[in-house]
Amino acid sequence: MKTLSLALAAFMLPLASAGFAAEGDLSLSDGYARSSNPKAGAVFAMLHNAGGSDCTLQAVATDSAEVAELHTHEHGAHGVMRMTKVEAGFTVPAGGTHLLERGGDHIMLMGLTAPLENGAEVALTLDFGDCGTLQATVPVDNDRQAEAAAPMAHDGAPMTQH
Ligand SMILES: [Cu+2]
Repeated sequence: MKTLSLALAAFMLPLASAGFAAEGDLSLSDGYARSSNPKAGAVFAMLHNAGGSDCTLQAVATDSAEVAELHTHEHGAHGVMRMTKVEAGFTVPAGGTHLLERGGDHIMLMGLTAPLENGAEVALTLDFGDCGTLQATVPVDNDRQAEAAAPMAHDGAPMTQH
């Protein structure tokens, strides 16, 4: 029966959908990139850590932009949300997940080498320090709607989207 399960595993590998990647205990699911202008974009995904110790995403490299930074949104004065760089990185707890989502933590792409067109892909190298690196390719989906639970503006105040 071992032969059968190996054959099954080999059959299933090509079925891994775009926006999914795994390496060791680290994996990424439901990843996508989008942008609202030709210069900048952002990547969203669920990060998974199946290992026994916490892993922190410390840096991201990509050929699709001059700079990739770890950003989050926070509420500033008067309910206006603004983006700030997260120097400490995003920690994915042991056996847990960390969500990169619209209006929250995200990977910011600045100085796009080419506009993000629907159907294109963005290749990323996620550096988790001692936990290793994760290679991932995510599709561009500029039409994806934000989760309904994450309001993008307050009191009608306009907010910069990306
Ligand atoms: Cu940002």
